[in-house]
Amino acid sequence: MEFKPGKLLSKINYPEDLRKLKKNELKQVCDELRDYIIHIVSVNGGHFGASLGVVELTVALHYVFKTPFDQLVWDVGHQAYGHKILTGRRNVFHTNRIYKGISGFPKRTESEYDTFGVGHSSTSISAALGMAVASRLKGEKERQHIAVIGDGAMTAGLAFEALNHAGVENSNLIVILNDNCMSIDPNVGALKEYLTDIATSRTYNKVKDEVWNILGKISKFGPNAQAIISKMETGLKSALLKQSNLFESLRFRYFGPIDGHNVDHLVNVLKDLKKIPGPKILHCITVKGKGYELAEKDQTKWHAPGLFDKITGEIHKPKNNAPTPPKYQDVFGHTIVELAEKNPKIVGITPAMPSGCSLSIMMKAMPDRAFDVGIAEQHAVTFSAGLSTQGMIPFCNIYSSFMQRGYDQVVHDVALQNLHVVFCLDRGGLAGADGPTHHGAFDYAYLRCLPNMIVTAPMNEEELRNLMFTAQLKNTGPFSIRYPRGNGVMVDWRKPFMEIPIGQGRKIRDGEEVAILTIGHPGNFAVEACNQLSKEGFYPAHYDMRFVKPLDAELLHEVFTHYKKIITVEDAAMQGGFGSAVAEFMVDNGFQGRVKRLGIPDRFIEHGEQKELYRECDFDTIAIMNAVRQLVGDAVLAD
Ligand SMILES: Cc1ncc(C[n+]2csc(CCOP(=O)(O)OP(=O)(O)O)c2C)c(N)n1
Repeated sequence: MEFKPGKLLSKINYPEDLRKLKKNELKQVCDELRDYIIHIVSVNGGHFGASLGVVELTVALHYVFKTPFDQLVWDVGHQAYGHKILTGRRNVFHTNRIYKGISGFPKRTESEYDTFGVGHSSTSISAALGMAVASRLKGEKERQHIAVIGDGAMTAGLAFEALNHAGVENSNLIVILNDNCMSIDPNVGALKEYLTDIATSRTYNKVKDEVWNILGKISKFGPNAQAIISKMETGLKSALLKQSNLFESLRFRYFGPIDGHNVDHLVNVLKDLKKIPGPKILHCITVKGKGYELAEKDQTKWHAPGLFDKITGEIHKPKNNAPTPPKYQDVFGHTIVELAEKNPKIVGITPAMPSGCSLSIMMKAMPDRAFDVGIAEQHAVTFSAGLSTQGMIPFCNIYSSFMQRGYDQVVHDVALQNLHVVFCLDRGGLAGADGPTHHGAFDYAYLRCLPNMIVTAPMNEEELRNLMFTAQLKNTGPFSIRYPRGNGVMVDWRKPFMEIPIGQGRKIRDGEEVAILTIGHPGNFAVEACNQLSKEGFYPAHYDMRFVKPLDAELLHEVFTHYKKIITVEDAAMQGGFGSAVAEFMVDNGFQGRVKRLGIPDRFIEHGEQKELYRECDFDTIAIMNAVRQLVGDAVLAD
């Protein structure tokens, strides 16, 4: 059933409509916007708590600033649903994250209001600063640049690099720190403690209140804000504030903390900030999930809950009583605990994804040996390298696409020193509704070119366990294991551990004429394809290679000796990936054959369900069957 937006919201197609409203109507706009988000996410899925937490901020920002002339940059972008609804996309918001629908994140090609494409965190201050400096160079003095960043995203090095630079650039930059004490899981680290401290410190707040009294006068009398601020500088907002505030020390003007749910006050404050030149930070305290009780209470669960009944709060589970295979991430989570119980050297590391990658299981079972280091992929990798120098065996779990952040650390700190770090790359391959920012497409290509690196991918739960088991048996140097988002294929997956010799694949079935070589989970697509093809009289062979590097040379000699028609299948970019590795092997070893590569083509793939995307990229069961039929019929291939 269609859900009608409220009376005021239905009149707002663009922020200019919002700006025509009276200030005292904004509270109602917020209520209606919140209801709209709750309804659409309940029936469509997507991120939930984060957007509810910034409803007032979103309304106030578009009300006060002249978007899109003023540049509003969202960090991560999972909280930008309200922004999308207010900026021309209310009527298509029901297609959010759906195949061919609008993206779940801001995207420059989707709207001029989406000033910077996001999905990965902590980019907003750098991007907004770049825009602010460009405006300064172009003489656009009036233009404002606003970065909205969460306390979680603020834990990344990139955010600090940007603050460090912004402090010495005299540009119109406003950083809104949306502090809800949460990342996806509770936020961690000393910065979080610091932010809580300044939100509660008596001395600090006394000084701050006096600062605000002065700012209040700016609003009331509307005089030259700059003059007052410079007076203030020599007065009370001097030594104490500077020394006691991290952001002031970095030459930002710090304002707050203020209640990020009081839209009236937000509007006043933002209007004032607009008049103050140079870099400034406004610290807003908000509640993730605000306005939906269950989401406020269990913020991690409601970060992205899936479909739910908005009245009862019941989260819909697939109605299927048959036992289902586990998620790969849970196999990782349980297996690392099992291994760590026997091997005291094992430690677990995650950059801010304990629930997302299920390291939470180890954090609960062995809190001393599992570390959430914040949104800090680079640090996670080098921290693991440090642990490894002392004989520990770190299992560093990072989503494949987030690992791109830590690439130099993988090269310089781990591979070059041949340190024994086990990288578990979750969300390898097409990740689904999160789209191109989250697809783990490039890992085979970026890892297999590194000397010392072992690159593996399990076809099922049992192989994941056995690869994890193998990776900790002896010092192998860097060892990567990548697996996809979602469920595996085995209901009965807790099998006894077995070592897999490094670089050894396995033959799944013998065949005729065509050999299918798979890596990782798509091996299951090939199993299904072979079963169906046998009914049509096609009998391809199938090999689960397990290692992208080192490749199983013995097995490949067998393959290229017996078959001249080879199909490679991978859930990864074909440029430089597994198929490329097989083709290189063929050339380097003087074999001749026809190699048909199936995988992710050389373009960014949009969002959709994984199955839809596998189909689009043409490496699912149907695609494998088609490729076999085509190759068998292809006479040119005979040697
Ligand atoms: C580089 C990177 N690492 C991890 C993530 C996964 N991630 C998405 S949202 C999020 C939490 C962000 O917390 P915060 O910035 O405080 O925003 P909130 O959700 O609390 O509003 C994380 C860790 C990401 N998007 N990008």
